[in-house]
Amino acid sequence: QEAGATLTGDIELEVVSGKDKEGVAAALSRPIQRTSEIMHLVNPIVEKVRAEGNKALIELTSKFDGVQLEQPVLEAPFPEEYLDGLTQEMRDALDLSMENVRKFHEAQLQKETLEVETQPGVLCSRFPRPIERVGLYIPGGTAVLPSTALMLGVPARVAQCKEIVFASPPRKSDGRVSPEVVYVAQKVGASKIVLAGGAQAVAAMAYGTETIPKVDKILGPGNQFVTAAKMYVQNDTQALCSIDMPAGPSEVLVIADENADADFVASDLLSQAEHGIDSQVILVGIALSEQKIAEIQQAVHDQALQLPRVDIVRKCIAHSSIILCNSSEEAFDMSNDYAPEHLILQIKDAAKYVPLVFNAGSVFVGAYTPESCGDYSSGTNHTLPTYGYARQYSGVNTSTFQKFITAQSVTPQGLENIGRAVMTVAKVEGLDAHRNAVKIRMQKLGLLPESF
Ligand code: HSO
Ligand code: ZN
Repeated sequence: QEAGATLTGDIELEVVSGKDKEGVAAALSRPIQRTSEIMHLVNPIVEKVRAEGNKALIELTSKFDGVQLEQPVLEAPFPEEYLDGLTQEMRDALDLSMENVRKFHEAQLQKETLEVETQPGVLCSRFPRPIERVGLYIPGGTAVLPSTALMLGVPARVAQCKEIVFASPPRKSDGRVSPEVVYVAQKVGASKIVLAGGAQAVAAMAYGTETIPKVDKILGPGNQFVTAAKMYVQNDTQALCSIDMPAGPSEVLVIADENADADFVASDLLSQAEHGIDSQVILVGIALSEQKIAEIQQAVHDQALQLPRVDIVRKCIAHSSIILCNSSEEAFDMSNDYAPEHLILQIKDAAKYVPLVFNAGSVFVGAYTPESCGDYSSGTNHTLPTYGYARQYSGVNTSTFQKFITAQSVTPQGLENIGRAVMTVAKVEGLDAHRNAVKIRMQKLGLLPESF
């Protein structure tokens, strides 16, 4: 054992050799999600809210959050006193973050109609429209997350959604949501804040209540009850509601080489670890010396002990690892296989390696780019695919709040160009009405004999 390992004691990452295939597989395995197992707990909650509306919300919020509400929804303009305690420094920080997120998401906004003439006389087009009503879930729990409010609210605003509804569980202390969340809600033009959390909040937005509008899409991270409720309403044609993406615990994979600063690496691992005991924290080291490994372990240990959330961190680090490999190819193969929500590159000439990234939610390039910058203020979105879904999902972006409608216009010349093909395929499908719809027109145009 190297010196660092004995010093670090209980807050220490397990070291796994890249050659130990089983060890690597174990280090990169994710906790099993038990969404279907908790469905039986979520179903009655969803059904209750759907049947009883606000009355159910008030009852469930009293039961689960210990808050007795008179009204489960705040309407815009939100009362001034809900901003009590918000400092100028906080307003400025939120303003700067929102402005950067707005800039980056505004640039993503697709406004134009796309047109392609696939054949002379056959014009195909596609045009964007906002999703009209969106429900944005802001978790409560162990931390207040105004950053999530802005990561969802700003792009919804940029995409010009007509109605933006926030939902967040009320605080026990005063039955309100945090002034930071109210501030963001007001800035992005939200019409309502539903004072509820969990499956009940999701149900309220999916089906609507006396005072809460039914939305078309629900977005935002949450615990397993929130996730299960989102899955449920997504599959219920009565709700007619889509969701952003499946959600799992938050995760980071850091790739570091001998050039990396041990303190920087440790700080990035810990900022993920403090999210929750189930967070996934992985360091992939490229040709690290024994000494560098010891320095990183020591830095993780020392920094962790200074954190108010050290108890969460300790539990998370207990199932976190350093995987040692010898080349950047090996490191990026591993990372692409794992498909991390966040990928941090603390390697020499980091930007040169971005072309090797195939699966990741968001990439943090270079020593001075901690994940925290993207979590709050750089401009990228922090609502990202977890649990390996970065293989097929993008993080939340402006088009998450849009849909694309296609159109086509066919002239007589166009019909001459594609009509025969339509008729031939319709015939093999045995769909004569389809065939006729073309045939009748072509005959009237004199493009086909009456006897055809
Ligand atoms: N890293 C989290 C987002 C977040 N961090 C919110 C701080 N606040 C998941 O991407
Ligand atoms: Zn974070």
